[in-house]
Amino acid sequence: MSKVYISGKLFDKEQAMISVFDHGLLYGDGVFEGIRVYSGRVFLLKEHIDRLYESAKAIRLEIPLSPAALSKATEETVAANKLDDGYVRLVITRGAGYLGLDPKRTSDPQIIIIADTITLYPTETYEKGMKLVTASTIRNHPQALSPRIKSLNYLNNIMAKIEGADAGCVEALMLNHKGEVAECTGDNIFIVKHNVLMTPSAESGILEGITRGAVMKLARAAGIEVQELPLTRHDLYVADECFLTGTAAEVIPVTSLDGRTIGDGKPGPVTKDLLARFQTLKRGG
Ligand code: PXG
Repeated sequence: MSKVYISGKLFDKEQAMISVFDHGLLYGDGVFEGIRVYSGRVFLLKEHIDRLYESAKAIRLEIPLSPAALSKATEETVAANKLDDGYVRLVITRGAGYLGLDPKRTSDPQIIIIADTITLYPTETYEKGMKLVTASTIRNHPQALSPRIKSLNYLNNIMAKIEGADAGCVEALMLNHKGEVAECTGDNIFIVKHNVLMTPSAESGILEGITRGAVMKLARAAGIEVQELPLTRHDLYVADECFLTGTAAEVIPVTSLDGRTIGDGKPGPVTKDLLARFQTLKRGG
């Protein structure tokens, strides 16, 4: 039976519980990370821990453990679950308190570490590519809540995901408040045009994905030019290739957007090359 870490102790899955007065539940007041485990190793743990502490700082939440201690607790939870290939969800909540928004009405932020498995998109999608639609729900306005924070508020992304599902798509493209391309509901987006790899920058209002960072590094090491710049849907429609990156998705080709075929409608050579390089990286290569 799987074991869940809550604030210093391991519980059986059925006994792992949090107060209904926790502001993480009542107000979505908290932050999280989704991390992969490959061959028993927690993949890019430092990068995820760094982003988690930045997210927490941005919402003025103090995590009651040092980054080193939290990294250790994560690795120990993975080991306790004998996970070889899997998925880790780190959640930090504001803690239980009284009703009312004020975080001062809470105490004891809770640290939750779930080590489980994750279902990927079907293998076929990696070979044939996925289709996307643009959602009408936009990404968080940066002046409301910075999209750089991985917070427990995912409702607008969930609304966009439902719009995608309504259109028969497993992911949906989200624009920013200026109408530019931002990212998908749980994945970053890239295009290839004339052999240059392009992706929106942080200024476009995105979560700066850890997989995105790893893929940009792999591309540069392979001699591929990488540009971070504002992109419009037009750029995507006329791109040679398109793909998404994310902890769950890894690297996944996109072959159509809003009913328009991207490139020749098949995963392109740069995408396939980066996908292969990512597979090597995750196995420790
Ligand atoms: N954009 C958004 C909005 C995300 O939520 C990414 C991009 C990709 O970032 P990473 O760091 O994963 O390369 C995400 C990631 C889940 C889940 O369980 C969600 C994400 C990652 C893993 C699991 O819903 N989102």
